[in-house]
Amino acid sequence: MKTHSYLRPIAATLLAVLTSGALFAQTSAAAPDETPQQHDARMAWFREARFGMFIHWGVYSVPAGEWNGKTEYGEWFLEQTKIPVSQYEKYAAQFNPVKFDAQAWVQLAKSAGMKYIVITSKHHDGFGMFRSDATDWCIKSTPFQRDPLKELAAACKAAGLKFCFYHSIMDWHHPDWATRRAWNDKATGTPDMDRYVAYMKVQLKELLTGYGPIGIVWFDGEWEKPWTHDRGVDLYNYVRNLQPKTIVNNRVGKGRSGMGGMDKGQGVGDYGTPEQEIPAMGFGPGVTWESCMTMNKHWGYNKNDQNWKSAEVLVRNLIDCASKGGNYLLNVGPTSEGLIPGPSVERLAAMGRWMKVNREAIYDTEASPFPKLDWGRCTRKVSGKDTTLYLHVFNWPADGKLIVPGLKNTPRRAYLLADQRHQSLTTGPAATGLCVALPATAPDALSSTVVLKIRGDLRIE
Ligand code: FHN
Repeated sequence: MKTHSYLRPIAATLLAVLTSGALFAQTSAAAPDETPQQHDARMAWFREARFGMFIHWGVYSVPAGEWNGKTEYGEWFLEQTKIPVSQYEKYAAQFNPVKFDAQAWVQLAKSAGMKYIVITSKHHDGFGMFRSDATDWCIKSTPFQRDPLKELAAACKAAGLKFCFYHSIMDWHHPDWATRRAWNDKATGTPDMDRYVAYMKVQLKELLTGYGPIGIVWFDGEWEKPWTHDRGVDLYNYVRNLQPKTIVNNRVGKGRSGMGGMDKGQGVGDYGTPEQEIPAMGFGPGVTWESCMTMNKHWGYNKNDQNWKSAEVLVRNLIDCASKGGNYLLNVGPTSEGLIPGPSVERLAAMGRWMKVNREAIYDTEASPFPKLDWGRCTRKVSGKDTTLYLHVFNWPADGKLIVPGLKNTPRRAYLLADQRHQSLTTGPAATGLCVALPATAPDALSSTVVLKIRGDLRIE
């Protein structure tokens, strides 16, 4: 059995490190300076996009969540089973996704209304889902002699989606990651974090110079002690120097406070990353964030996990994020054959049908001016003196009267977005705000959008 080592690659690493200057110059040059306007320009596509696909894919999809009679595993398979790394490595020989079709994946995301894709280039198990010269512990050591990231990057480019990658800072496999696991029977020598960082930089250089423009570098696994704020600053600078236009999430640093995902104290990175939750309120203009979420209970593929969220919940989550000024990064966990599970495909198709009608109420919108709406959410667009409010009605009023609390403006126009003729809806002042007269039934059970066109400043009491 071919063993996965870093020996021969260490020489390659050394060479690459020498050429990248990482070894001697421990710290990277500061990230390119940018004015607030330049920062906003770099972040613009991301803030307008609002909706992306997260892909957790790796050798952990081979056991598909099962081991030793238990069925709850996912991408944390190695850590949770604590099987010897040498045994875990054997799954690589079984990873052969012959049904993988990058264009089909990208088309699925695009049809759902997603504008970018974030795929795991390396998760915590250290396995590279790309052909790396820095280690054999990557796709090269599988029967699948292609590069899925290369193919996805090309398919994204062709379809006009942003290609982005996830990269784990923590590495349960690498001998130099300082919190070495007792079941890592392959690791020898004394862990050396500087050497680990040099190795990580080599792989990041491969990804940031060999796969075209990268929209986001989505770091994760920063919470263990060996990783520090200073290392985070250095890595941020390193990445931004390789691709000045790329966006880096806040998990490059140590500021993130739990699943809430926003920085407390010293943070690094361009935006906050709530996980499996959507913040109760937004964080105000200028604070950029993205909530990532599973469709069932696992990130990586688990063949027994049928706890799928409904299309209604997923659509309303997307609206909820946009109404608070944030993005929604929705996950799929493909099989080891290279297929996205049927229930995920169905739900993405349903989201796509909704987005086909309602996308203008999501893309390039801003957070709601209303603190709370009992019947749903609101997004808005401001252009010059005009404001467009998109009222996302989850609970259709039985009496056909939709009250917009506190709104004192008289809209120039009001109509249903699903009504292609944009037939006017009657509006009028109500005791507690504005009343919009709605037809008896909602055009879309998932969520129906009422559009209010308002001239001049918003007046909300
Ligand atoms: O441990 C990971 C987990 O496997 C998954 O990748 C999520 C996705 O954001 N992040 C970590 C848990 O916070």
